[in-house]
Amino acid sequence: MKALSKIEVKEFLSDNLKNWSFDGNYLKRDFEFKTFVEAFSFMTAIALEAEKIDHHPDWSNVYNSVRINLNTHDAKGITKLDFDLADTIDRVFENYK
Ligand code: H2B
Repeated sequence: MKALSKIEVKEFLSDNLKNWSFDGNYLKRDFEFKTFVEAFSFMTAIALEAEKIDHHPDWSNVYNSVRINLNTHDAKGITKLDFDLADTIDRVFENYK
């Protein structure tokens, strides 16, 4: 799958994914939870969805926070798969609010 241009990424973000930012390499969003267990449960739910679509986040977890960076390694950029995964992650997060 072909990587989108930086302008295409910015346009798509501002039209669709309000909670995500783009640093030129990754789509990014930070999440915060009440506890470590909630944060880890969120990551587990995402892991199962990521596996289904064979597209996986780069992420880190510190106690109750999760930082997620998305890009498509194979395409060396952002593709539609990253937007699909970001959308899935946002839907999963709805269950943790
Ligand atoms: N996830 C992400 N984020 N980028 C990729 O390029 C990617 C992936 N490639 N998950 C997939 C797996 C690929 O390696 C397999 C073979 O489909």
